[in-house]
Order: sequence, then C-alpha cells, then structure tokens
Amino acid sequence: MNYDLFDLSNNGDTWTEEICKDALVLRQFAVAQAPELMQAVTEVTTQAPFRHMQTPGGYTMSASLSSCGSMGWVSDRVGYRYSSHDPQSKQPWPAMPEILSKLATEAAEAAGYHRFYPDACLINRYTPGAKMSLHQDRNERDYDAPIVSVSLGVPATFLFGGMQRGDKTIKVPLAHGDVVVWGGESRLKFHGILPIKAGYHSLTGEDRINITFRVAG
Ligand code: MD3
Ligand code: FE
Repeated sequence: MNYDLFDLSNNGDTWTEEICKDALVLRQFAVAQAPELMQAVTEVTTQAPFRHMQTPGGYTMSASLSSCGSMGWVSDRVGYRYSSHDPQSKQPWPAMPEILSKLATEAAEAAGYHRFYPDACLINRYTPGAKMSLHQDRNERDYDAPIVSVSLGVPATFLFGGMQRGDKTIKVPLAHGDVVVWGGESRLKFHGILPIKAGYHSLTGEDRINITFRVAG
C-alpha cells in the first residue's frame, strides 16, 4: 500500500466535534457536494446579487450578503429584519435550491434535530480582510429551531462567546465543507468571524462563502 501524501481528499470521511453544549461541527460534511452547492449559490446570486448591507449605526458590512427562500435578511439605517422581498429588485427572493435545503435538513438530522425545514437561507461572501463582528442572531421567529451553517472555500477563524458581549470567547477554525449545527443553548450566543486571511481555494478563488439556514418567518 502506497500512501499518497498529496491526496488531500479524505476518502469521504466526516467526523463530529462538539464546540460547546448544543453546538456540533460536522467536519467535511459538505465536501463531496461542494461543487453543486457553489453552483446553486451562483444561480441564487445571479438573481439576487451579493450586496454590502448598511447597519442601523451607519456602518457598511465588510462581508456581502444574498438570500434565498421565502424570507431573506435585510439591514439598513432603519434596522435589521427579515423580508419576503429583495429590497433591491423589489422581487421575492429566489427559491431555495433543493440541494441547499436538503443538505440543511440532513445536517440537522445528523445532529439530532428532526424535520428541520428552513425558510431562510443567507449567503455571506468574505473577500480577504472581511470579517463579522460579535453579534447575536435574534431576528428569527423560532429560537427552538437550530441554525445550520456551511463553510465553503477559504478557511476562517470563528469566534464563539457567551450570552453577554463581553463574555470570554473561544476560537474555532472552520474549513471548506465544515457544517455547524447551532441549537439549544448555543443558539443565542455571541459569535463572529475574524478577518479572513489571504488564501485561495479552487472552488471559490480568494473568497470564503458561508451559507446559513434558519427558520425565520
Ligand atoms: C452561532 N455568519 O450570518 S456562521 C451570520 O461565517 C453569521 O458567515 C457567520 O454569524 C459566517 O449570522 C458565522 C456560524 C453561525 C451562524 C449563526 C449562529 C454561528 C451561530 C447563531 C447562533 C450561534
Ligand atoms: Fe450570526
């Protein structure tokens, strides 16, 4: 048997790590499907282009965002909210491609959450240097449903804290194909993304793509 040091595939293996109670990383869960997932992202963002949202405080977010599904997330000087329409095109958001919704339901099932059917899929794009400051996700209707997140492309360092902004944080590396299921106690904890380091991935170029699935409306 010859081991090939340059074979970066992992023969389809995935494994699970616990970040904290109720937060599970399914390592490499989406690797095999990544090309088709990226194709679905491109289809969505052709209809609803990535845009840099304004925050109520007047800042421009460094990550750019698109959405699909019956609800999409919107931020402007007025506030943060979900909306059934894309404010840019005044059209409903693109439908959620089945390959995306299926992956979300399967990942949630693997983490012990049955019948997770998200109505909102947010797609974040990070170019080198882009980040996401510590925040909580509190705009969804149902905090009992988990959030499923999928990382594609260039890796990131995820910051995970507690119920107060000032609580101690831990760093968690998130790589291409990693899926995280955030439920229960972890669902309302502060989290963020450190500035993305310059890198390259054959599927996404210099970018990191993060897809999150939520029950929002
Ligand atoms: C933990 N996105 O879109 S994904 C976001 O990588 C967001 O783009 C980051 O935070 C990203 O809101 C992090 C991981 C994530 C998403 C939602 C969470 C972690 C979470 C909600 C509650 C707790
Ligand atoms: Fe978040």
